[in-house]
Amino acid sequence: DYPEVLNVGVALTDEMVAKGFGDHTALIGNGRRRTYKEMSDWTNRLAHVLVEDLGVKPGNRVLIRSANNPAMVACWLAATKAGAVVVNTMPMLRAGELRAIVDKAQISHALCDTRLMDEMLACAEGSDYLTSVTGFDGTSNHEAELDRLALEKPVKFDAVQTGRDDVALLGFTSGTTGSPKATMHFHRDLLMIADGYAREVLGVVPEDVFVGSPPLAFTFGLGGLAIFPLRFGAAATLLETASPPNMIEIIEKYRATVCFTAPTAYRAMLRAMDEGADLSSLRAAVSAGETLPAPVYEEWIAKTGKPMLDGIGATEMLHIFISNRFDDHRPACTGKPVTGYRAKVVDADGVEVPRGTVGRLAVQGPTGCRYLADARQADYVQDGWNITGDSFTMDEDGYLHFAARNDDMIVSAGYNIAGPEVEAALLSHPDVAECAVVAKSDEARGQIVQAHVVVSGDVPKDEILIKALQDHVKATIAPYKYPRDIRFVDALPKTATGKIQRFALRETE
Ligand code: 3SK
Repeated sequence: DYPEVLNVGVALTDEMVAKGFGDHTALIGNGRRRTYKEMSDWTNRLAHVLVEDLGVKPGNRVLIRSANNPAMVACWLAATKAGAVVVNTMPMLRAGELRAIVDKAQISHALCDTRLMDEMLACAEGSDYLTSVTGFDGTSNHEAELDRLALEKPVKFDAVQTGRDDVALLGFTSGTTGSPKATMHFHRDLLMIADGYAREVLGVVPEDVFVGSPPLAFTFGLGGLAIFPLRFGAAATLLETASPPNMIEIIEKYRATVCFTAPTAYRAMLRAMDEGADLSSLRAAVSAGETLPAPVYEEWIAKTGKPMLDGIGATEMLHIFISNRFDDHRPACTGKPVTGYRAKVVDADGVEVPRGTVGRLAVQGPTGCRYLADARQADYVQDGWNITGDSFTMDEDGYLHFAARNDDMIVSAGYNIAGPEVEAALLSHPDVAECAVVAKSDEARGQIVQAHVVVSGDVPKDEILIKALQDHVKATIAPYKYPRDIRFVDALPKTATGKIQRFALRETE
């Protein structure tokens, strides 16, 4: 139950100070710590600038462009306090991609790290919607226009009294299929993911220190690296470039307790971990964004002795809605719904399929999908159920098991083959660093399994390796699933959030 008047910017700063967390560290980034009191003052000053100097009105859409750093969080919270609807964007987007977002969301104001200004200005040129682009100093040295104006302002601000069901955030899906959509989320949704998943599954406490790689522009990152720590008086370390060795260093340096990243990064962390790596502070490694291959889960536990919690979320649902638990986690299993969510596996007509049968994952819950002005709403939400793009099975005990993205199922000579299962088998071979499996059309079989493989180190990419990988898959899973076509690539195409774009591989045939 949330009060009718609710502003999430206030809830995560001023109210935390009022609850006694003023002196606690809230954010660590760019080499310094910020307490909750400092975040409250900083965001109030910025909110004054937004309203008094930039003319932001409640309901205006404000775009923020930055890498993960405390200044980005401050801008987000300040714009929220000013009653704006925030659109956080990835730092690597180009002008054309930004323009598509600006037009779709009718964005009036942009706040941009000065180091990323060129593409922002190119996007703004001739825009029908943008009225101002203001630079902020992402290194927190307060040397940009927004920072200079903020220094003159008072540390108290009467935040806009937004309603709990007012839209606070537009989350753009990065689109593994290449066509972005905006999902609307209310002030209450932003707290609900903390009071649901983060409280129930992670049991966040004020002593926690969060680390991770997902961009704050991706709701996985916004939750895991900002909302969850700030809701409970904990701290987050923000890394502008979160490479796996970097994350290990940060865990050691700040004794981080909770890590949020994707399976590929965990795998790379395992490779980068030397004998002396000290991850003893870590109590949770949250894996999401892609399905977690069993070999990564198993190697992580064997090497660190720490649990790895696989979960599935979606920008449409805001955050993770099905997850493993500390006292109940297992390989190749996504777990059970988070409290407040329900899940079922259905056929193409929305009828529940028997346990153990592959079907589409449908979920219901408080943060469900509301696309902004998009006819695809009717595909995603049917009879009150959110039809995700994933195929799952539910076992007799109610655990959910990922099979494939709906478009990653391969039908070969009448067999249904889940691409990710073949990927997991390939990944358990020591010469495979990364891989993606797609369907390739084939005259005889309809489709065959095609694997795109990035090898580890300097192994020769030859017929001997192809045969070895095929034999390895045949020995690991049912032999009919082996990749008949294997191609070696230097890198896999990925979205800005690190998800493999299998559609791009399918197109390269
Ligand atoms: O699994 C995902 O892709 C996801 C998306 C949005 C928020 C959270 C997560 C884990």
